[in-house]
Amino acid sequence: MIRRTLTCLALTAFCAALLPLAAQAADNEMLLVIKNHRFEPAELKLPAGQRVKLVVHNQDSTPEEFESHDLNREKVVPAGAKAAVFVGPLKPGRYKFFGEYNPTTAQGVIVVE
Ligand SMILES: [Cu+2]
Repeated sequence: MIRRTLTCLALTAFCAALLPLAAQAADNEMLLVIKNHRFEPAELKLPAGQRVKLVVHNQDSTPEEFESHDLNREKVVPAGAKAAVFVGPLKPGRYKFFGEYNPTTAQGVIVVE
């Protein structure tokens, strides 16, 4: 009985210690939607000096490629699918990105502050 209580207490302390980490991870996740061959939002603000997970959700019925020469990233996102693109830690500045399959409309910029 005592042993079980101690295990329970230890687990509670362990979980409490993990909670701030989980909250921080959630803070550094940003959603970027592709719709009608445009990015929404077209301008994303990200914190400097931190690793950020961009979740790119392609809501169009055709594939798109998230591409950024400034960030040195490219990732094909199939129609209707989500893909993760990790960026950072970045210095303050403006980093352009575009949809390689629809570059005339799919344009965006990440503003790091
Ligand atoms: Cu490409």
